Amino acid sequence: MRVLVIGGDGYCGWATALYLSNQGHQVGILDSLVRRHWDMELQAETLTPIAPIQTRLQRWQDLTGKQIDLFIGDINNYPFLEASLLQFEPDAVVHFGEQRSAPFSMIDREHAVLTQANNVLGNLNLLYALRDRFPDCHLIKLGTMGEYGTPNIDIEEGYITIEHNGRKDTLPYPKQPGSFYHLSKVHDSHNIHFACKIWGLRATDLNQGIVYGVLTEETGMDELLINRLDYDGVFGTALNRFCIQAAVGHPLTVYGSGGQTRALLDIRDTVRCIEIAVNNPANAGEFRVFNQFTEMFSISDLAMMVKKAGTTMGLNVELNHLENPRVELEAHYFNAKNTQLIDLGLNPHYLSDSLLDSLLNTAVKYRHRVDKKQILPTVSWRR
Ligand code: NAD
Ligand code: USQ
Repeated sequence: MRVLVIGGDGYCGWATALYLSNQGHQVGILDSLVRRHWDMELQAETLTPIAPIQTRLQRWQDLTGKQIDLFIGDINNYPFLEASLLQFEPDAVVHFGEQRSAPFSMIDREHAVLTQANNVLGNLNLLYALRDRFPDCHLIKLGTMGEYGTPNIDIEEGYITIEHNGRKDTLPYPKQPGSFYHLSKVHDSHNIHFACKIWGLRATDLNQGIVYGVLTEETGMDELLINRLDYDGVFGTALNRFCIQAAVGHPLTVYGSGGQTRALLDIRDTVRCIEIAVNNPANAGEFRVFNQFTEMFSISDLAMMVKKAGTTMGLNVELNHLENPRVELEAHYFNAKNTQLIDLGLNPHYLSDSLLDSLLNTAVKYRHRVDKKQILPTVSWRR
């Protein structure tokens, strides 16, 4: 199939583009490279040294003989988006191309507006371009488990059947997101759902949990194909950050009590989940929702696992409970369903000592690149 990966220079998108290319799909990457720009603004760098996108793609072609088309530009530039789609002629579009950090979206008004304008309007442009040019194309959109928040009942996959005053209906699952970033994903979901209903578009919304790990078969083939691995207080995510903190001897930054429970998955499962969605398109008019994660952990469980694995490797790992910079529940019920991707053939990589070893080893290999000033959180949710 012809698959356009929007955001294909980023963490999930780069691994996915190479994986799909390796599976024999004809892949294109569309990316504005704005994430590299935000890194420069924040003066933060990925732990791993990533090559320019053109160098990455040339190396991929030299190694495998497979070509990936490149479209550099912003999906908020409608003529560019439309022209890229017309040139590539996708059967499926995988949309990773958004501002994805909750802390970034909470820095100040400008960053909240930037996040929602970039994400919500970019996605809306894409919906219109698909309607007008490729109405049969399957949209695979990255949403997030954080759209649901932490309700005191089980989290279903997208919809819940409710009985009220003697009547019954299946409705979108209630959303209680915890940042202006997570809210942008909720707005996207509503817009996509509506577009499927009125124009008959076909879409899959993947409510993905927190992704961890850095190696996939393809990105591990060559140093020039290495993926990004964020550790800074704005873009770094919990488990990846903890491994890098352990490697440099920084106490693990557990926010508050660490009782926050989240859904997680290995990046090797991210790429496989996208392949499953590509190979099993939604029906015309269908807004399909999958919860894309494999396991649930509390933040303090993750920190304890990293401490244990790090100690075995001879690292001295301490935990530090910081005052929580976010407004979120620290003790709550969390039980989410994730059966649909498994039913379609996902065979999860569970978090294991061997994965933690390999992630810690990568962290140790590149720890000379860590700027310790970037580790502590700097963004507060409060006024
Ligand atoms: P990332 O920041 O590494 O990559 C995003 C890419 O999109 C970047 O290369 C960026 O330049 C590009 N981009 C952003 N706005 C764009 C625009 N307007 N036009 C064109 N390109 C644009 O992020 P990631 O970690 O790879 O996340 C990818 C997607 O998956 C995001 O939508 C994110 O919300 C979602 N997601 C990520 C995680 C995670 O743990 N990383 C978990 C759940 C969901
Ligand atoms: N946390 C810590 N210490 C840290 C970092 C985070 O205790 O050093 C805590 C946070 O307070 C939060 C939890 O860990 O309770 C998760 O935070 P995170 O930064 O790992 O993840 P989050 O902000 O939720 O965002 C990440 C990605 C985002 C994606 C989301 C999936 O950046 O793109 O949408 O994970 S989910 O969490 O399921 O919504």
